[in-house]
Amino acid sequence: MEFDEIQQAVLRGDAAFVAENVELLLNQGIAAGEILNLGLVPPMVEIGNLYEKGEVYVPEMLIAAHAMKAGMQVLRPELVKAGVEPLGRIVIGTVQGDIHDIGKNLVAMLLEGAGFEIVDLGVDNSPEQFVEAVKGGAQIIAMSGMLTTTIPSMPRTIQALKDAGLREQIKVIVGGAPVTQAFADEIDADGYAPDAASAVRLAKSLII
Ligand code: B1M
Repeated sequence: MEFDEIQQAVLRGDAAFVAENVELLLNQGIAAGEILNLGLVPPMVEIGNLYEKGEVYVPEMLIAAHAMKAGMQVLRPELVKAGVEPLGRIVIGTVQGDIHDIGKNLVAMLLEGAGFEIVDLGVDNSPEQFVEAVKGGAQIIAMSGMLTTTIPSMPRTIQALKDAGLREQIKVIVGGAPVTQAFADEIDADGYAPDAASAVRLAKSLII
């Protein structure tokens, strides 16, 4: 079994093949970290790049991410046992009043595929919920908002982090269709990403 075959299976979204063959490689004694870095991360980087270039669309990204997750499910306990450290922990969620989660899920999946540990808070998170979540320890908060009426919750969350004395120790990144770099600058976020692949690059640039 070559890593190339697992990579191709992730790209075509063959979750069963990915899970079975990750297990096979583990049984052959290949280290979990190696399977992650050589089998699962490269195709997620590739699908992100293809999406950015407009060569694949949301459904292709979703099925690839689903297959990657099937592999991760088999790998995760082994990664924990082996003490493989994630790149960092990211708390992600949509902001208060916002239930659009397709983009947020894509961002979360690509971040996970890139080696981050993801704490996904789901949809409609108040500033207080974000603050509570980062108390468990995280390097980055990623907020997603799709409505012009909900993105004002982003600066409110940043203010809540400041009030809790946590702002200095965490990076805040934002995204979603109505969000711009100018808005991110105005609210004093640490970064803005227009799409999921850029979110991965941004997260890496902030903590690595
Ligand atoms: Co709604 N909706 N919606 N909607 N919806 C939009 C966003 C809208 C633009 C449609 C329109 O009017 N043309 C409009 C917003 C207008 C505005 O505020 N400017 C709108 C509206 C008004 C509403 C309701 C108010 C409608 C109503 O009830 N009257 C309502 C509000 C619900 C709420 O949130 N409280 C509503 C409801 C819904 C549905 C439930 C029906 C459904 C959501 C289902 C779901 O998500 N589970 C829905 C949908 C599907 C859409 C559209 C059609 C598609 C959104 C989407 O999934 N895009 C959207 C119109 C459109 O965009 N064409 C629309 C695909 C997704 C992959 O892209 O989410 O942009 P996107 O994510 C990208 C980037 O933005 C970025 O990366 C992602 C992947 O590349 N990104 C991040 C996203 N989050 C990031 C976080 C980061 C970084 C990057 O962190 C660092």
